[in-house]
Amino acid sequence: MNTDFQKRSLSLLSEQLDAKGIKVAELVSQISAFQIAVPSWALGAGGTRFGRFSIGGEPRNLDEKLEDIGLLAKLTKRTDAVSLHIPWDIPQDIQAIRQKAADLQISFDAMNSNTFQDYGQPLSYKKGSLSNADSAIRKQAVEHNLQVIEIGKSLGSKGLTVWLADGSNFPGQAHIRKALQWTTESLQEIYAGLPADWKLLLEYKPYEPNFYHTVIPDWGTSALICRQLGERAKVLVDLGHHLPNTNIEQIVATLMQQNMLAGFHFNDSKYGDDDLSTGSIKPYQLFLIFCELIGGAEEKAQTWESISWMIDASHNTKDPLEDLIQALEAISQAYAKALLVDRRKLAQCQNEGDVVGAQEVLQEAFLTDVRTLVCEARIQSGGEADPLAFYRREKIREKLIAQRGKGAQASGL
Ligand code: LRH
Ligand code: MN
Repeated sequence: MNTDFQKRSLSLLSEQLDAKGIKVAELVSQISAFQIAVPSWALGAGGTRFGRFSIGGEPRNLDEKLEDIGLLAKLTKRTDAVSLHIPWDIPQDIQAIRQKAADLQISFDAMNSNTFQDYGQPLSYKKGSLSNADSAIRKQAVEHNLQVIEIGKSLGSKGLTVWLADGSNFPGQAHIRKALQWTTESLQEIYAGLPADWKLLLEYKPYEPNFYHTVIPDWGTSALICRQLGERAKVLVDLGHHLPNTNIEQIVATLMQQNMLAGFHFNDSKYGDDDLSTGSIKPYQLFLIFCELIGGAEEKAQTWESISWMIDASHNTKDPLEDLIQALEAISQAYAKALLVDRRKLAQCQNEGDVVGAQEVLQEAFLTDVRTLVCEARIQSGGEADPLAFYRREKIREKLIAQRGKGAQASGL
């Protein structure tokens, strides 16, 4: 998008929005202020059990991961934080990593524990972690989470994300009630170790890697447990962790109504936990989710500041950095479109039962091309007008391969 075209299309859109009493300058500052954290585990090529195709030039350590996120921040101005996964990203030198992040103007969002793999710890998590029938394994998993909190404290993080693979593959394999009880008791020990200004983000997932039952399969079970833990424990919504056709925007509305929404792992999916680029499959659903978020915040159900915004994706066929540039753009566009919703007119339609009118209000916003707005926010924040074009024009992947090698492989999924 050349600058002249950008300018002309923005002035056209400004005219259109001005007529509706919408101030473009305010929209641009809201979009600029909206920052999304990038996962440390999504900077290399992802894979499936059927194979992994490396991209070359992947970050080989935490330093290089921070450099890649620094580049994303510089080009897009849409991200200013990283979400680390332990043990994939254990900092070897805390001071050095803090300094590197500060130099790159990156902060540390929620930390992620990992009790879904064996990485040399004494007792295996094959049959579960916080829900394991063996109390010694539960104890080991609790201690791991407390260690993750300690690392996070030294980096300035304020949150711990717990996702459990715990569950079973066959009927009868697990005592479902006891597994839930042990998980809750283990999480109570972890919650007790949480600093007063931290939150616990409890992520749910209906299946995989277990395929008969998962201890925390849905938002309801996560919310039930969070209620038993305390008010700083809230529900993390990973968009890929829902059975087909689940109404995720309703889940978001319900959690906000209860002030129990911890935040998001943004991605997209067609079938299961596909971890595809956000907005690449169901952009209208993403827009509707942001409509509920803006409504919930404006109507004081839950504060915008209390919600964490993070991407969680895996790149099997795309260049990870190009994928993240597209995802950051798609999330910003969904947010910008939702900001255009005439909420007064929508409420009137809802109160008068004008079903057709209500849909017209939403689609008027969704069908508005906001690319110039998001671009303007980026330019005004000192970012690239077209980050993807810049990334390709500057042959950044080729430069990373030259610097790090074709076989360089990132830790993570
Ligand atoms: C589980 C999950 C979780 C992470 C992992 C990398 O599917 O979404 O958030 O720990 O992916
Ligand atoms: Mn996730």
